[in-house]
Parts: sequence; C-alpha cells; structure tokens
Amino acid sequence: MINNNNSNYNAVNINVLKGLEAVRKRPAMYIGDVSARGLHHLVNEVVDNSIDEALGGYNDIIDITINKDGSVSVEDAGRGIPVDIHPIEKRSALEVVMTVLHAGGKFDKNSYKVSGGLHGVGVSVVNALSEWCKVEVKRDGVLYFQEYERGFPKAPVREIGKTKKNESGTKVTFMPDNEIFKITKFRFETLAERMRELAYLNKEVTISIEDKIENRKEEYHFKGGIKEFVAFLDENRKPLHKPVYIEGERDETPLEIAFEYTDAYAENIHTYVNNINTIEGGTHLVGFKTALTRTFNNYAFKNKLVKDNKKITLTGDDFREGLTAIISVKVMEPQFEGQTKTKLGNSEVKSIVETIVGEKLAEYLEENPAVAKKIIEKGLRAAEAREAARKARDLIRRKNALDSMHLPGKLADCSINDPEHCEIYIVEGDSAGGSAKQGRDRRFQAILPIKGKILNVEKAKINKVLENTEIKSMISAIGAGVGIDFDADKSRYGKVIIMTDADVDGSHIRTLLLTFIYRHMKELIAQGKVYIAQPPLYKIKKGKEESYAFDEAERDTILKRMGIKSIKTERGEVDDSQVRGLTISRYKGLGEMNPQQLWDTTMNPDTRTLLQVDLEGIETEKIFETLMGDQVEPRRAFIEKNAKYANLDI
Ligand code: 0RA
Repeated sequence: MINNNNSNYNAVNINVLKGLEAVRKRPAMYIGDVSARGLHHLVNEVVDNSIDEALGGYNDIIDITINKDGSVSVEDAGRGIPVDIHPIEKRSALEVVMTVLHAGGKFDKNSYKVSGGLHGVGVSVVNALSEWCKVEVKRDGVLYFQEYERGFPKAPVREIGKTKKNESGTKVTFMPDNEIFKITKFRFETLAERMRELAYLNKEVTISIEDKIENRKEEYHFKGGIKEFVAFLDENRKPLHKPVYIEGERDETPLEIAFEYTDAYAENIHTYVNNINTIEGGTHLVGFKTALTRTFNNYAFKNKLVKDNKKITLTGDDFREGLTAIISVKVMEPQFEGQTKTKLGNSEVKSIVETIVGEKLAEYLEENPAVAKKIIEKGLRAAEAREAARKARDLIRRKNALDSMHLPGKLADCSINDPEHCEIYIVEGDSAGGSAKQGRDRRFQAILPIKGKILNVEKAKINKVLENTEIKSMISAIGAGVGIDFDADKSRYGKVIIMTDADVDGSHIRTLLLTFIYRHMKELIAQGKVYIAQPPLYKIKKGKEESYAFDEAERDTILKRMGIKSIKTERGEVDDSQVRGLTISRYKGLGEMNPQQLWDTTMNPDTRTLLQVDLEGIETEKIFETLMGDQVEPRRAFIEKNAKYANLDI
C-alpha cells in the first residue's frame, strides 16, 4: 500500500482542483469542442499515450472496449504509468499524471509528443471531463489502482493484487461526463476508423476495438504498414505498379513514405506528423513534392525519355496526377500552423524529407526502369492535358474579362453584394429551381438550377471538366476561379448550399457536386463555406396541425406526440387510412414542395438545418472514390448499403 502523507495530500489537492476546474470550465480549449468530436477525442487522447509507449518500443498491444455501461476502456501493454512517490508532489506519480495538467510529458522528454494542437493534452484532461475514471497499472509484479470522480481522486493509489513477473501495462476506464458533453454515446465506426489509421501508421502495434453494446469487434494489424495503407486507399483504383516504400532518418527525424501511381487523375497525398493527419500539409509535403518533381525530371532527361532530346521540364502537377501517397514523419517539437492547426511549420523538415526522398527515389528508379518509364509517360500525358486545360481556363477567364457581368443565364442572383451575407443554392433540376426562386429571400439568396447528373470529375480529364456546361456555370456563378487559380476569398457567396432530392439519385448528384468542389475548389470546403440543405422527407397533417419530418424516426416521434400509435403496416409504412383527418405525405422530390413549403422547411435561415461539409476524415477520399471510381460493383454495394442514410458523413 502506498501511503500518502495526509496533510500534504490535502494541500496539493487545492492546486489539482484549480487545474481540473479550468478544464471543466473551458473544455473546448483542451479538446476542441464538447460535441461528438470532442467526445471521441477523449479516447484518442488515451490511445495516443499507449501509442507513445509503442513508439518507444515498450508496447505492441492496445485494446479498446466500449463497455456495456457506455464507458470506454483503453488497455495497453506498455511500461505502465509510474507509481513511485513523486519527489516534489509527495504523492504517487500515477496520481500526478492523472490529475495534473500536462504532467505526462515531464517524465519522458525524448518522445515524439505533440505540442499545441488538440492532441497531447494529457490523460488528466480525460479524467477531468469524466464523471468517473478508474486506472489500473501493472508494474513490478503488482497491480495498482486508483479511482476518480470528475478528476478528483477518491483515495490514494493502492495495491489490489499481484501480476505475473515482467507483466506491465496500463488500463484506463472512463465515463464521459454528461454535464460536459452534449452526446456521451461512443460510435464504434468513428473510433474504429481512427484505430485502423493508427494501425497502418504504426505497423508494430495490434489494435483491437470491441463494442459490448452492439457486439462488434475489429482487430487491426498491418505488417506492411503504410504500404498497405496506400493499397487500401487504392482499393477501387488500378495501380500501375507495386507501392514504392521509402524509409530514412536524419537529425532524429524518422520518415516513412509509401506511394503508387494509378490510372486515376486526382492526386491523393495524405501527410502525418506524429500520427496526426496534417490536412493543411506543410514543410514535409513541400519537401516531398520538390524531391519528386526534381528526381523524375532528372531521370527522364538522363534516360532520354522526353521527346526531341531537349529538356522539357514537367511540372510537379504532372508528376502528381494519379498519385496516392502517405507521408509519415515523427518530429520532436512540431510547430503546427494554419486555420485548423494542421499544417507543419518546422522549416528544417523540408530539407530532411527532400534529401531522403531525393536519394532513395533515384536509387529506386535506377533499379526499376520499367516502373520509371511508366510514371514518366504518365507525366507526359498529364502535361499535354494540362496544356489543353490552360486553354479552356483562358477561355473562361477571357469571357469574364470582356463582360464583368457575365453570369450564367440560369442564375437568379441575389440583390445585395456583400459575399459574407449572400448564399447560393445549387439546386437539382429546373422545377425545384423554379420553386426555390419563388420561395427564396431574393435579397441574399441566389439560385442556380443545374441539370440532373453533372459530369463525374473523378473520371474525366481536367480539360473535359472545364468544358462541361453545368460546371462552367457553377464556376462563373461562384466567381472565384477554378483549380490552381481558385481563390476562395473571391467567392461571391459566403455559403454555397447544395440542395438535392432526398433519394438515391439526389444523393448521387450531391456526391458529384461535392466531388467537383472537393477536387477543384477545395479551399471553399476548408473555409467552411460549403453546406448541404436538408429538405424534409415527410409532411404530417392532422386537422390544422402541420409538421415536417426529416426522417422516419422523426416522423414516428411526431406521430407519437399527436397521440397516434401503432399504425405501421406489414411493409413498415404508416397507414394513414386508419386515423381520421391524418395525412402523411412522403416527398419524392423537392419539386413536390410549393415555394412557401420549400422556404419554411429548407431555406429559411431561422428554421432550416444545414449540414456543413468539412475536410476531416480520410474516409472522404474513400467515399468519393467508391462512388465515382470506375469499378461498378463497390459503387453499387456502397449505394445499396447507404441509400437509407442519404447523408454522406463527411
Ligand atoms: C508517464 C511516464 C511514463 C509512462 C506514462 C506516463 C504512460 C502513460 C499512459 C497512459 C496510457 N498508457 C500509458 N502508458 C504509459 C514513463 C514510464 C517509465 O519511465 O517507466
């Protein structure tokens, strides 16, 4: 039994209390927000500590469990949090780690921890935001235990049993506090997705995740690491060669890169720093791009793979067409910049990556001339298409220059000019477009109807994309250019809202539109300017009372509120003939709503619900690729599986 000096214990507790209070008062400062995202971040925070143990070579197993009571356990086979009495704090180090902010790092200077950002805030933050938390530590043959309530220890650390010799590890179980979080239910998929990503990035670990409420379990272990990650991302594309793998270390900065070229046109580079997805890129990405362009150009020149024997310099873009890559670096003191603090700022990392990739890639190309030739040829074809695209863009630009009022004929623009307060609805079909034009508030709402299925930009060359009528009208309406010329700050609207029918076709069209914006106006999404309108699925009318429901569950809740129960037919549909004066209509499309209804349910800023589209989640790529790629089977399977949930979770 560890005996804390009691008076000391109380004195120290005053400081602890202050720290925990700060976290509970402003949780968003520590975990980003208190929505589902912040909630899941709690698990990631604990897992990060277990991963740190793995990076140090002390751990290779992490087990995550969503327990029956809704709490979560994270167990690892690391060294176990130290339990000896802390010389200054005069109490168990375990208690210090669990209750003092940022205490975790004090012990372990030489690890690739993350400073700033949302990660690396420490397990004490998880503890502070939990209704209760329990920790078990296996060390030196002893099982230690401590329990907390809202971060505050219930009793000193105690021994509760023995363990096998040489067995060590930590198990943290916590119940998120419903006084803090809006939602306290963990979603298996959200956790599993991150665990799979971590397993790809850290090939030495095996991560299991079990949901005891929904009886599901997954286990992730990828011997091939990020090489397998690349193959996974390209599941629905056709690779031109086996993944290239580069590994190296300089100035205590280890680097791992895997990439392959496919028959696709888009570029899919995902970068990580200390296992964090750096969505905004940064110096590691710049170093990689620079080395890639230079090395391929040198090789092409040396081996006379460019025409006419003269040195045509292919651009970086040419060598990134159809490229899927994972870049993973570990940086001791990372500086994160950018709007979402996901851009690596450390300038030294650029030259580290550039040097390693330059050397190793040149070596690879010498050893694999057939692959090298394929890639150079693909680059040359991309250069040709780039030239055609430049001409198409020039045409759009010239038209705009000649006539500054050159807006698409179908656009019903708004009357005020201030982009911040203006919004554009991109609406599927002319009839829905008509209703939207009549129903809107014309002062700040613009309507652009587009015809059915637009071009699938994932399958078309860039010059074809820019020749497409519907796409051209979107580009001119938004007025901020396209592709490398795109400047989100020039957008004529603060909100770009996609409004399609709530059916499978509508969801397909929405995906096509989102894919276009994602590939050619990405910054618009990054700035949070892209939204999805949520038209209702049902109208329920009983006497004079009228309600709208956005899904089946809401419909049933409304019916219940009206005192109507059990009117489901065998087909699961509501049979309205059984209740007098009740009509339930299911909207098949936006066109079925009159302008007033469309305004009330979907367009009025005071009553509508808009889904904001964000860039987060590696799954985005997979969703676009699954829906838009060449292969029909995965696409059909995906639509069948998800048709019920018309909303893409991006
Ligand atoms: C502080 C110091 C050491 C390890 C840890 C914390 C640690 C924390 C967590 C949280 C979950 N699992 C964990 N595993 C370890 C270093 C230990 C040493 O020097 O022996």
